[in-house]
Amino acid sequence: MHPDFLDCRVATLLAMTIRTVTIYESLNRPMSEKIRRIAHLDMDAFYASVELLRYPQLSGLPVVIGGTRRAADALIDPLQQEKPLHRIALDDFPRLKDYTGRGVITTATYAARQFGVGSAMGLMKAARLCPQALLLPVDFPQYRKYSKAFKAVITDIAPLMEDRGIDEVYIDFTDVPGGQREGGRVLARLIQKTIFEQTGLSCSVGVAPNKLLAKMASEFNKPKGISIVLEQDLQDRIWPLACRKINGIGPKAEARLQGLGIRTIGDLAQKDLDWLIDHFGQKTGAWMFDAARGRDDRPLVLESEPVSISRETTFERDLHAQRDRAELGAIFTRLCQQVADDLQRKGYVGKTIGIKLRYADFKSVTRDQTLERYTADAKTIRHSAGLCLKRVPLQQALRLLGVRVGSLHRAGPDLQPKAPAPPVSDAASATGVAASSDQLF
Ligand code: TTP
Ligand code: MG
Ligand code: MG
Repeated sequence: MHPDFLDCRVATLLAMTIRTVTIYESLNRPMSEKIRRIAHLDMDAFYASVELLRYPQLSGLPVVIGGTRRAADALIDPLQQEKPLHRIALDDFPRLKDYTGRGVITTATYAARQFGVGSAMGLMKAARLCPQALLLPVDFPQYRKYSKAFKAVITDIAPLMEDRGIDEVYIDFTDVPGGQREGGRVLARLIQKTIFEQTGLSCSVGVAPNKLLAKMASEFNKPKGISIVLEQDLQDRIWPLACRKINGIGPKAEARLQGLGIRTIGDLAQKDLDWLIDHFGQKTGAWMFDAARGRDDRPLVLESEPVSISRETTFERDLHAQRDRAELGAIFTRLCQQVADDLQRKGYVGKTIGIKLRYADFKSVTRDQTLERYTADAKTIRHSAGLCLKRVPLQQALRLLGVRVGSLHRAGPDLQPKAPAPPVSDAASATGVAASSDQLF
């Protein structure tokens, strides 16, 4: 999952777990051929940049995207009837200082980032740092549309692309015209320019010998940057970076490394293999050893299939199963509808329906049940998710509710799996419960 988005209420989280289906093996190329050049391309301030296409009058200003969709829309909507969007006066946009609630920022323009605000920060906290920032609601359908559009530009030019989420991809430059010139800069420039011409959006590209280094390189000159990393740049450009810059080293691993006196990738490269394995185990230790040396032979994954699709939402205030029954019920039904819409839009059916709850004390529980038949139907999902809900304690107030559909298959015309579905495993069917018609919410 991308990374995975931290969106609140409106900014309901959509998640997909992915399994690898097709792997492109660019490593089997004969020795005599060109050197491997892999690009990582990431759009600049993606959601915010898409919004700025609609509201060009906000260019260069601090803008954050997030919060409750409805509240923000309510402020802009009346104006939309009067004027074209690009004529709406700055004073008529909602400001961060007026926001109250638990929403989080999905992203911020670079002008807003100068004030220290950024992704995943609470809007109330951000308002203290940059009260004058303009606040816009999220519009996922629009971001998906632009995501498709920029990826289509790329595959027209360079067909071997791995989709890494809404705003980023890996591209194999090795055999594409211009992909070797100036280390890949010529092709990167062409792709960047064509994306801008066709969508109005800017991106940053890193080109390197592999995915690991390309991912780091795409961040070097953001926004609108191109960075070329060659094998011989390792010491000068990679080793001074914090270990956290390695995709796969998160905050926990970073803290552990720091506890061992390792701050930079260069520090990590000083450690020998046995030492790393002793401290981090065989798999992680060996991986860290290679990563510190810029080694990564992972191929590009050209096609992937989701194994589950889910939506979850964090409430503006904690809700109680009894006292807030109507509100919870409505949110629950909407989540099921959204998951059903996601399934139908993507052309999948699933048969394991699950729920996730987070209580006021931040403890989480999940339950699931496996149906007899595959479905992408909102009512069926709602019914089954309601039964799962009966199996969790509901004395404590809730912060978050999520609905998930797993065991996915591509849907045929009869809305059943295209290929013969595998038998349901004992483990999965054991989670099923008897059907009952009364719902909790
Ligand atoms: P990113 O590529 O991480 O960020 P970005 O494109 O906004 O900015 P940058 O120029 O630094 O690449 O994420 C892509 C989109 O994903 C982002 O526009 C909004 C969304 N997102 C969230 O909703 N929550 C998050 O915590 C993050 C990191 C991203
Ligand atoms: Mg981005
Ligand atoms: Mg990204």
